[in-house]
Amino acid sequence: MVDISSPDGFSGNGFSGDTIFALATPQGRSAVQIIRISGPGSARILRKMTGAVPDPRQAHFTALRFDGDNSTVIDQALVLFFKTPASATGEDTAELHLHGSPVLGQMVMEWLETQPRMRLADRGEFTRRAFLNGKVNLDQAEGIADIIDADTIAQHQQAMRQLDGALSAKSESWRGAIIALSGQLEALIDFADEDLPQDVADHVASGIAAVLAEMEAELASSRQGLIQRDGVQVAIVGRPNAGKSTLLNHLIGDDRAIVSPEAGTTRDLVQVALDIDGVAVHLTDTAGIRFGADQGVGAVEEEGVKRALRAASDAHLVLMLIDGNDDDPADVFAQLRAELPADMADGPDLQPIITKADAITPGRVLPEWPLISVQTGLGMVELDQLIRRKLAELTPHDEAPVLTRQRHVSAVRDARDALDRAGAISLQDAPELLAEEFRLAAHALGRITGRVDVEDVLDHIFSSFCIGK
Ligand SMILES: Nc1nc2c(ncn2[C@@H]2O[C@H](COP(=O)(O)OP(=O)(O)OP(=O)(O)O)[C@@H](O)[C@H]2O)c(=O)[nH]1
Ligand SMILES: [Mg+2]
Repeated sequence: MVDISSPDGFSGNGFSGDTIFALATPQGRSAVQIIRISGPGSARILRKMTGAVPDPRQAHFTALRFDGDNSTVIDQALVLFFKTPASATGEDTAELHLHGSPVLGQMVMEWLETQPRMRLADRGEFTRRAFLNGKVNLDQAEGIADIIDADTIAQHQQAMRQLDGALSAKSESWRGAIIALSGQLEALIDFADEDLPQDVADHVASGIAAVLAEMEAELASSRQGLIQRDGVQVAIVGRPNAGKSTLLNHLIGDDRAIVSPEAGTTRDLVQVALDIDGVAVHLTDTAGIRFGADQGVGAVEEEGVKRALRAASDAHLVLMLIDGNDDDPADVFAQLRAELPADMADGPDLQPIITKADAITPGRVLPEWPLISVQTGLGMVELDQLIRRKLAELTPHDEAPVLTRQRHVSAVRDARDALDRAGAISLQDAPELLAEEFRLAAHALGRITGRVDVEDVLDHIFSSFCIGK
């Protein structure tokens, strides 16, 4: 045990401020609960509660008290101390591993609240401090959030890759390449009034092309990355009574949605989260869509249909159910499709499915679409396989995409656009315009990791240009 006197208000890393605390484990009764403390007052709290500060990174089993040696022991606990900067947040931090009693947790939290310059942490504040202290990049901070939020193994693996820095590494390598190309531009200044050495021009052009090709490849797989993280949206749509709610209930093995022979039973969206082969799936049952002579029965159902259409256009996969006894199934499919917005970019995969196979009038000629009966089980195994195949198509298998959020995608798009423009600029005539596009591209990529010093790196290039060039 050593007594570490860290002065209050400053923890040695340039980040002065409150000491924050929070319960790091879920609320409720458990074997152990952990209260995490971060900030300059961490050591002081440990000293107050245990009489000393344990050696950094050494678990120490000790009695906890609020008011010094002679006061009541409130728990026998494991405590840990991490000395700045070698901690998760980069600040002095402490962990109290208490017995998992809610009332004990409450008592300790209330006591901590009364201590000077101590307060309950805001949402994400520990990770925010880790970012501000340079312990993680912005994308790694997102990876931490994604690990905690992951519902499936695939999402967990994706989040781990991000925490490991797969995205940082990629965006930093592009950024490094662009900065190196900017360096090449400096050479041009020396040749301002002479002929441009062709090899410099070639080198810059091929450098731009190489980075652009990698960016385009990542952007192309980003849809899969986003789907993996956010889950695959699957909507069940069709006319009223097509058997949508029956299918949803069957697929989830639960009686979630009301089923009835009345047309127009479902009004609200019924959403269920599923894990299919490790892929997070959000399955949505919708109100039956009416068209033509089949008119709606009022404002509520109309609103339901609006929501159904929105769910369908937001989905990655739409199961379009068509009753096998409908007059003209192919026409019903065409009409349903026509109800969806025509200009859907990256529109959903529309899969027609004929339902109620058990009740179809013998001898009917039907389109060659999957045919199911939830009642008899006909075609259900094949439907299950079909859905799994579609999910596999929508989610990544081989090369794991590194762009997993819209934020990443728009940063890379901005960088790509700047490089595209750069590619069209003549080195001979306007190296300063080219340098500006490089600066924009590097800046956009810097947004991914949360880096802000991009100007510093590129400023010297601008300072070496003369005015007017
Ligand atoms: N014979 C037969 N009847 C079915 C089958 N699937 C559903 N039904 C019946 O069809 C009727 C309508 O089923 P729902 O699942 O409520 O249909 P829906 O498409 O959700 O209807 P709305 O919510 O009104 O749009 C119910 O009486 C179901 O029992 C099937 O495979 N065979
Ligand atoms: Mg329904």
